[in-house]
Order: sequence, then structure tokens, then C-alpha cells
Amino acid sequence: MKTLKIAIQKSGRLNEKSVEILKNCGLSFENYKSSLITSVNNFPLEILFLRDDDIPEYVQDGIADLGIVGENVIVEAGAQVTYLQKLGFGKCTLKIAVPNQSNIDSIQQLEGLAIATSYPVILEKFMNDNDVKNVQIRTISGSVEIGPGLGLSDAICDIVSTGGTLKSNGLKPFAEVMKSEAVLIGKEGSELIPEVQELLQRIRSVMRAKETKYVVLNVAKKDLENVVNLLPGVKSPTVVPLHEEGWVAVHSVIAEQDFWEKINLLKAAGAEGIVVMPIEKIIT
Ligand code: PRT
Ligand code: ZN
Repeated sequence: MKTLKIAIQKSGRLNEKSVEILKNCGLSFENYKSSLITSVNNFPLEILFLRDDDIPEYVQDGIADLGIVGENVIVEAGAQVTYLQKLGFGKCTLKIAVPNQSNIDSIQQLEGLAIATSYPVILEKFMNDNDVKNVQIRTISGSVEIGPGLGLSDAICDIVSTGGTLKSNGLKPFAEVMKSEAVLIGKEGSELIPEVQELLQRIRSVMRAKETKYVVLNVAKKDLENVVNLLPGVKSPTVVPLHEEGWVAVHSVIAEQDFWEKINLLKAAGAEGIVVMPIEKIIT
């Protein structure tokens, strides 16, 4: 059996969630902060811990078969890799921002101005796509938000999540360049490897489980149809008799996003004693 390699971030914003998703897939491994590589005991997989910027090329060149990294880093690197699965964490947006007192509120007004960024490739493409000419892109590797204050640039293009960093530096965002989240990427063709397919299936079942809750409730038989109509279940809800005559328990799953709305509708339809539980995995 081929031993695969997956590259994840060694330390930083994506490290913890990357380790967590692999552990939730049932993979058992030591996660020493000092090690650069670790073996999984119960799956033919080695984990490489790298700087996030190195991950797209490592995967493109086949040094690692798989990687977990932000889309912003993949696009900036221009790496030829296959997107296998968006992972739902590390969400952020690459935005253009200007000082609060600036009158600029459209990207066309950036013509001829200087923009500081750590994402010159993405920014240049965005400016070309929008036909904004003669923008001077000043590439800096960190603390982009201080560019305008230092007189280095008129605007910045940087990753934003809460917006707190922009705010505390007197900057306001006005244009969105790209949205990003962590993705599982593979070397081109890796999706055909059986062990990759197995891992992907596990990741998807963990993600599906996270988005859903297991619900058990009691209902009088006369109200059963109304309650069942509100519940999808994986196939259809399970209904079991209660000891008390005329009552049943209904077991089902509901999407996290519909949770509160559904619970209120279920109560109104006659559901009682509603118990909601987290789900570990859903294998379909
Ligand atoms: O050491 P290494 O090179 O591996 O890590 P790094 O320092 O380059 O990256 P890291 O750990 O900061 O981020 C890894 C990935 O997380 C990024 O490539 C994004 O895909 C994603 N991500 C999600 C973020 C943020 N949110 C984020 N808020 N990356 C950076 N930021 C920074 C941003 O640059 C700015 O300085 O946080 C600040 C803005 O945050 P708010 O909350 O104030 O808006
Ligand atoms: Zn980095």
C-alpha cells in the first residue's frame, strides 16, 4: 500500500483545525510541536509540517500528495493542483482598504496610485480584470496595514476576517478581491488514488456530521405526521413506540442552520421532550 504524504501548516491560524480534522477522521498520530514529519499509526499517511506558503508547490511537485492551505495562498502561488474539498475553516476575505479620511470608494479611482500587499499576483490580476491601469503594487511580506501611515502606499490589499486590524489602523475596506477558506488540495490525479478517496470520504463524513444535529423527541401518534413532515432524517425519520400507549419517539437529523426554526416548528406541531445531540460522523 502506498504511503501518502499530506502537508499542513506547522504553526499559525490553520494548524490547529488541520490537526483536528485529521484526528476526527480517526487518524492516530503524535503531534510534537518540534517535529517536521510524523507518521500516522493506523493509516498509510505521513504528515509534513510546513510554512503555509510552501504547501502549494510541495503538492504541485508531488513532494506531498495532499495539502491543507488557504485558497489565497494557492492562487497567489499559481500552483497547478486539484481542489479536493473546501474545509469550512480559515475563512477570510482579501480586501482593498484606504485611510478613513480618503474619498476613494471605487476601484477605478485607484488608477495611478500605490497599493501595498502581500498578494501581488492576485492583486495584479484583479486590477487587469477590472481594467484599472498603472497601479503601483508595493509587495511587502507583513504588516501591510501600516503602508499608508508610513507613506508607502495610498491603499492596501490584505486579508480581513473580523476587520479589527483595519479599524485599529484607521483604514476602511471598500472592495472585495477574493474570498478564501482552507482547502484540501492534491497533486493532479491524486483523486484517483484509493487511499486519497478513503481519506476524502472520511473528511466529508466528519464535515457532514458537523453541519447536522441528532434529534430525539416524543410525540402523540395523532400529531406524528405533522412532526415527521418537518424532519428529513438521513433517509426518513425512525419512529419507535413508547411504553405509554398512543405515544412514539422520533429520531432524526436536522441541519445546524435550520436548527432554531425547526425546533420551534416541531414544538408547535406537538413535539415534547426534545433532545438534541452532536453527531460524530455520517457515512452515507
Ligand atoms: O508561518 P506561516 O507562513 O505558515 O503562516 P502565516 O503567518 O503566513 O499565515 P497565518 O497563520 O497568519 O494565516 C494562515 C491562513 O489563514 C491565511 O493564508 C488565510 O488563508 C487564513 N486567515 C484567516 C488569515 C486570517 N483569517 C487573518 N485574519 N490570515 C491572516 N489574517 C491576518 C491578516 O493578514 C491581518 O493582518 O489577520 C489580520 C486581519 O485580521 P482581522 O481579524 O483583524 O480582520
Ligand atoms: Zn505564510
